[in-house]
Amino acid sequence: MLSFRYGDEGLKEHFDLHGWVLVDTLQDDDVRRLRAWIDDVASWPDTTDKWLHYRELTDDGPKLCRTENFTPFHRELKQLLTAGSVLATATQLLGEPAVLYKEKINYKLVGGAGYAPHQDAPAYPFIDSHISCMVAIDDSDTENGCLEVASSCFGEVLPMNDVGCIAEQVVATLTWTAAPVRAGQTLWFHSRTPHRSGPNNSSRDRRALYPTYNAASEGDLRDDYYRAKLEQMANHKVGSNVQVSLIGDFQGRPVE
Ligand SMILES: O=C(O)CCC(=O)C(=O)O
Repeated sequence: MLSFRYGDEGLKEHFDLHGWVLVDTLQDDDVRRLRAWIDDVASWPDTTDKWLHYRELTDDGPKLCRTENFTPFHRELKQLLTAGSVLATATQLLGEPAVLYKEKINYKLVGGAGYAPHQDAPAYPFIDSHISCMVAIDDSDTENGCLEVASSCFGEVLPMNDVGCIAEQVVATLTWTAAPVRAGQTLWFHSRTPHRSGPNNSSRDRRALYPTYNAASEGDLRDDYYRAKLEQMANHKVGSNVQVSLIGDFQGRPVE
């Protein structure tokens, strides 16, 4: 398991060395509020021109696996991700003012699928470098499909397979470490930090909020990102699983 880093001291130094850092972000009351906001979003109907819901087939039937582009439609979540301590930490880790690039909720409900080993950078067009974090909504551990990361390995984009994930022969050479994250903690990671996760074979949901940031000096690219994502996904299918990204990292079964 990762040897965690708590608090602010040496935060950026730790991130710069390992490509990830874990911080305590939310108190119990904040976690309760966050869960209510996530329930709001999950209850929204499917739409073609607002937020983006994605669903996967589990052994218990179809389940929501991801929502993206929800901050324009949820005031409190927008505030959480674009102001206050989360944005301040993104700014600290980037070493310059940060701006939100995209946001997603990965639900990984009971029976939900995992993610193949990948780096996020190939899925994030326009610029080379981003940072993301996983804000744990529920406790995330090895039973319900927590992240696993490869430390100190974020200098370059690694060779990829035909769906944009890390080539199998490279995956075997990396040292993978489980990264359990308690509800309210936040795991920050670079967009070239290799990561993967298993399915949720437990009886507990494993929901997590993932905002991604870039340096504001490189531009506010969020609208461009969602335009490019919708266009590319409409015209170019990657792999045979449910496609939630510009690469085929998600291993969920299609609902149809
Ligand atoms: O939520 C997970 O288990 C993994 C998420 C991930 O790697 C991604 O969305 O790129």
